[in-house]
Amino acid sequence: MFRKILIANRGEIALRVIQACREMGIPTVAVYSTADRDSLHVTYADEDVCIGPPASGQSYLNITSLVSAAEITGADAVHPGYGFLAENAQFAEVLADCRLAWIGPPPEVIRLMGDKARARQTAAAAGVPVLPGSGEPLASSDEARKVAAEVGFPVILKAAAGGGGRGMRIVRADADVQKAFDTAAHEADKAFGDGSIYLEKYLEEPRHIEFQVFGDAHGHVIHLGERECSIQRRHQKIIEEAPSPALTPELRQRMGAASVRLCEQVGYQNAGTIEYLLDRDGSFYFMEMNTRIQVEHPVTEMVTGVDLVKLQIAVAAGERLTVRSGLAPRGHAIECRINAEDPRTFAPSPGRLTTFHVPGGPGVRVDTHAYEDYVIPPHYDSLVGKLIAHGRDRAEAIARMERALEFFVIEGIRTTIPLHREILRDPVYRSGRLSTRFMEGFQARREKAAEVE
Ligand code: MV4
Repeated sequence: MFRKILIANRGEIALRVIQACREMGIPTVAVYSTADRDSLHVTYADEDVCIGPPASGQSYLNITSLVSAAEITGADAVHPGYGFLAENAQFAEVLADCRLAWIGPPPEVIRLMGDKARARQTAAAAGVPVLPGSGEPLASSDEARKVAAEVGFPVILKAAAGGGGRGMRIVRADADVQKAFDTAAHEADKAFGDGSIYLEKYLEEPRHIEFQVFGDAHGHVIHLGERECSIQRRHQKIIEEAPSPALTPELRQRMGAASVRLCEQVGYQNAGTIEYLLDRDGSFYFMEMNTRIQVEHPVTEMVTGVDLVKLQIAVAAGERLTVRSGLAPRGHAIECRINAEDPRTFAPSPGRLTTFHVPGGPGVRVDTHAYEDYVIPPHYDSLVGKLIAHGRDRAEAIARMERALEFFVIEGIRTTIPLHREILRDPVYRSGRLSTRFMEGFQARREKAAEVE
């Protein structure tokens, strides 16, 4: 096992990794920017190293500073968390060159899945369904028109180097393909230094379902079921749950088997997530793969009883997976992301938490690095914490989430708690008939209700 782990991250996920290390008896090193001196991840780590100024490019993304911090403290492994350098193949390679263990998948696999067009082709080759579209990136707008005519409108143009919704264009008619292709390629080139674009048939109102996978260093791969992530706004997830209200045991088994096949095909190791679009008729299609632990991992932990972060550390140290694949989910779990944002306009709301009362009680979990008097810095994402509720079924999880949201008191900044309370009361949410367009419909219902007042 590792002697000492450096956590190349901040906020709640850095604290989450420290919790796992403490349970495993592994000493920890926190790194922090000058904006994060007072964060709990610094307080609870055994050692801490300041790695630079607030701007993440000079701190949490600074590979040289991170490697120096590991060398100075004698750490022998690095956990990247999510975001920042978690899917940076070059960082994983530099660590290997410095004889530091990387708690994540092999760099070649990170690189492969980071190219969304190659990832799609790899999925198809593994027998995982993909939507009709272009195999290779498109050479020209004329080729885009040709493929669009073959698959039929509407189509979606995606940047191979993008992901998470960046650089996408929906096109509904042949007359619009050329302009959409040219602007998408130009934007992708500016944003990612790679203008490669591929095309797929566009699904109008799918669910976003993702599967948790794990591979060990001995060629063994498992899946731990799905998360329903349809409730999102501008490609930021707001609420996630496990299991999905849409999956039958039979569909779970088929999607899980497809996920495992893809991982076996690429020699996947460590934690990963395979994202799918699920159509109303029960057809599912590969969308992309995330080669990291995700923000919403706790809902899977609640319904499987598996500590995913401890499992990441164990398999990175060469231990075999002993957890069984495809276990039936135990009960139901929901996660609400509590952001420092205005609950109506979503404008950022950093600042001091003058009151911070965290709920507890049966089936309630809070993952946060915050505390009363903590100041949310303006330099990073707006996540204050994650509220997770577990129950024997979806109705009990909802009831627990509603009372936990009611008992969660944060003053001094605006948060998304009131938004979550509204969503949990919403009849469409309660029915479980979710899709990626849920938030549009919810906002419309909300505005209508506000007019009546
Ligand atoms: C799609 C799609 C419909 N059809 N691809 C958005 C994020 C990126 N990973 C891909 N995305 C989508 N790809 C086809 N062929 C709809 C989306 C999409 C979406 C997906 C998941 C969650 C929310 C979404 C919101 C809008 C669009």
